[in-house]
Amino acid sequence: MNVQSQVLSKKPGNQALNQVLEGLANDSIEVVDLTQVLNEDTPVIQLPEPFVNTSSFKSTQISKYDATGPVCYWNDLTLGEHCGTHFDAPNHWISGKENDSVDKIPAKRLIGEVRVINIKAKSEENPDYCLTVEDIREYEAEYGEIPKDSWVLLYTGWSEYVNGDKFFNIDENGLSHTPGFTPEASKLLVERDILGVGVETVGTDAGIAHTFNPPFPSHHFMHEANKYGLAQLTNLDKLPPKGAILIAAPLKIEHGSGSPMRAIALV
Ligand code: 23J
Ligand code: MN
Repeated sequence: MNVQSQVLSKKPGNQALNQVLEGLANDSIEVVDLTQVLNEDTPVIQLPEPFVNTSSFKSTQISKYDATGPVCYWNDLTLGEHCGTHFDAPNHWISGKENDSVDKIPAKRLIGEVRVINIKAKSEENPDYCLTVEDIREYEAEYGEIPKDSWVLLYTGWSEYVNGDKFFNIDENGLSHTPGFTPEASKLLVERDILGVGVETVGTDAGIAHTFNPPFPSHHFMHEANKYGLAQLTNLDKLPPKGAILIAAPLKIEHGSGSPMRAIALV
């Protein structure tokens, strides 16, 4: 008997939680880490002027079992709130400026059912591809209506490119060509009352979304409706189109606009 079931056997345990623990113990529930590793090569968004860009990741050693700390190893970090696999809070965007900062989001709303919409082939063919209302309707015809309080993840395959030029896919005019959402698709997802959207790219909008109306429509409509964004996810190929559960765990930064996070799926 493992420690977890010993603890449960002493208590009149909750049956559903007991089943989850059993599933984890016997591997019928798989844990999929949707998080990219954070290091000095972690790409950060490169916005055109007049935007000022975010800091990339930097780790500075404090001590390592040496004169500055004989028994311990630890580091100081420098990084932006939107560095690496990260969470966008509603107050990140002007349309959501009165909405929640990352510390105000109830923990319960970090956990939800996952719906994965596959636009990998379309994004490979056209790196500016944006999810359409038609794509959502096609998905729903096969897997049922996207439920309230679910995470909707856009599977583009873009995480494969994380350490290469294709991640930003910048053309000769300095424009980035990466997939995202059409304004109409974002509006429909708000109507579905989801928790938020998740992507493999550097942000939840397409590379050329500054030219859209409104600019950055995914940020605009999601955050206006107090919904969340998850960026720079990986391992979406290991998730089914429906049926997984996602726990998105940002830091509780007071007044924060977002945070690096660990994103963990139960499949
Ligand atoms: C600022 C402006 C535009 C975008 C972003 C940030 C992000 O993608 C982000 O990391 O939130 S598109
Ligand atoms: Mn962000």
